[in-house]
Amino acid sequence: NRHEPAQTGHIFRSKLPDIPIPASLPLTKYIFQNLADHSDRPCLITVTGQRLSYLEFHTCCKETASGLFKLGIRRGDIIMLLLHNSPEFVISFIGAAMIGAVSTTCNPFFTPGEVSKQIKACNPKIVITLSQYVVKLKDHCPGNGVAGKLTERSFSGESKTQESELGSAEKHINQSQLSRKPLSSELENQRPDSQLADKPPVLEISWDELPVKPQIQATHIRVITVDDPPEGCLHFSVLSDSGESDPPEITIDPEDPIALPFSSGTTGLPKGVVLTHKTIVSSIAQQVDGENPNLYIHSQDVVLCVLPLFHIYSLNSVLLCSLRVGAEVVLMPKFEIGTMLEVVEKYRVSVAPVVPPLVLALAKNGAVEKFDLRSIRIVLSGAAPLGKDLQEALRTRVPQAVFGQGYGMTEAGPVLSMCLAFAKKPFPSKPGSCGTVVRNSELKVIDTESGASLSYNQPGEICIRGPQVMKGYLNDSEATAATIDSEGWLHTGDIGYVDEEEEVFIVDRVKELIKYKGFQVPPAEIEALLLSHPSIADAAVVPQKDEAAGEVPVAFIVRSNGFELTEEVVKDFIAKQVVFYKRLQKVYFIHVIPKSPSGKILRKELKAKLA
Ligand code: 4UW
Repeated sequence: NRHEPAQTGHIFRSKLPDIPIPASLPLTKYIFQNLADHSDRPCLITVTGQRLSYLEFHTCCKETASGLFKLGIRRGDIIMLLLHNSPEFVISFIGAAMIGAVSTTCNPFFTPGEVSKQIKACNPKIVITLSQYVVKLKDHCPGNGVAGKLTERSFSGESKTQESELGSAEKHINQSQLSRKPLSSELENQRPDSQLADKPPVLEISWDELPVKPQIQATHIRVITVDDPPEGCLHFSVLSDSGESDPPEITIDPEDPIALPFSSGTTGLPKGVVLTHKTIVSSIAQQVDGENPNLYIHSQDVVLCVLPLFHIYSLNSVLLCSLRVGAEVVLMPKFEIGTMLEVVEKYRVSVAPVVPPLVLALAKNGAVEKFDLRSIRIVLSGAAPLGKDLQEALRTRVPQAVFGQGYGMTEAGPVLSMCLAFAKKPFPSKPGSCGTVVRNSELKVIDTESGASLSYNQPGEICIRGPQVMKGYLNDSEATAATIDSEGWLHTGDIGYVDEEEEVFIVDRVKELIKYKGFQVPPAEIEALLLSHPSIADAAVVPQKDEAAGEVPVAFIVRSNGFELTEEVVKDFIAKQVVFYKRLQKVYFIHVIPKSPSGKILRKELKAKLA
């Protein structure tokens, strides 16, 4: 009685043969497998020219792994990285992975409320951040950054040994601060327009106004800053200068989690996406391993890392793929067109992973003409749809480069398909295509009504199956089951088709997700905030097309009886609680939100009203 997959349709595969994937290796063993071949090559470079060779990088990671272990971090423990792209981000991620710990990545521009939701969902033991963001952690460790030191009593839940380790760590920081400047602050001081420059932290809420929180809340989270730590926080050198270059050998199972990015998937609120050593190694291998890698990058390449590492695109396809092949990674803490162009010219960037708004900037910004971009040989775009016209417009700016797209989804591990014009022995690729399904993987397109799999050129929901797909959502088996079916197919919520040349085209999205410049805006999150307003009886948030951002969130609101409510009040109410890209761009007042008999918002109807 086993339910068999629909036999009628087609399963799409890569045009390249499958490869052996060393999926039993822990990520860090896999990443450093060929270290001897490129140990003297540059690994990380910052915009200010601070360089780490592969050997130095490996040593930093091992020391940081030891430092995390000394602080009591163990296999399966979660650390949160609330950081912009920086050497510390990379070193912490890899160091944690070495001892079997898990990194949850969080957007440092998130509001305290947004950070708090992620913390509550996954309970990290350590947060690594910048001093100016410590205030965002106020609900979880009220001792930090406030007058009054984080005392031993604040960690009253910890064992005696850990307390003494903390003590010695604090001493160590003070010495280290005299001798060494933190890596990131050097970098940030150079940025003229920076919100992160070496200014006093902007306190959105004064600590003094807050009631004293119960000590128990401070029990587990330690805050480590990569710049000058506020009182009660530790400095990053507690990890990086641990004095131990060899972390303890921890047995890591390939099924152990390693990364926990958050994504709202096809519906609902953001959820922790459990990626394991096996899923990540598989995804990297599918892109850059084998005789004819799908994405051919190598140790002579210089890869631009301007996309935020807290998002899986940058973490996986930019950083980890580069580390696997020994390429040099240029870390930019944030996007600014002038700095980016300077960096491309100065460091001879050869691989430029971007998102459509960056393509727009490169294609349209007059400053581009003033820089030498001839070093670029690959431009890879993804995370949101890219128009053909834009792709053509960029071609005139970087005529020598191969231009193509990848298609990813956090839950899919993340890469489903990648342009085969990037292969070592390339295939032609059409503008608008998102590439071909990656190797060692199956892709099908199903009819959204019947579930039957469809053949060439027939649009339907894209599904993917392979060793790279997430293990599931953290503590949410229901959402997992709604996304990955009993046969292992992950349902993406994207509508697309595959043409006769096996190229994937995405034409629509049936899931709730809104994408602003590639950033996730989960409607359910904004709707929940709207419903908490006393004058709002009902609300729905949907995407509206936008030239610059791709999509922007707009709201349909039903006012509570007798209440006055203006568009500005609603917009402000949300703007105060969310990161910039989740802000409502428009508010429409209506009498009733259209819903199905089961109570689901009929988003299609609302989107039709906008059109
Ligand atoms: N065209 C149209 C695309 C495309 C797209 C994604 O935030 P998430 O969960 O994840 C991502 C990941 C993107 C990514 C990762 C690795 C990689 O190599 C690569 O290629 C360059 C891209 O965005 O959002 C997932 C959703 O974003 C949309 C689509 O709706 C998907 O389900 N999306 N890529 N090329 N839409």
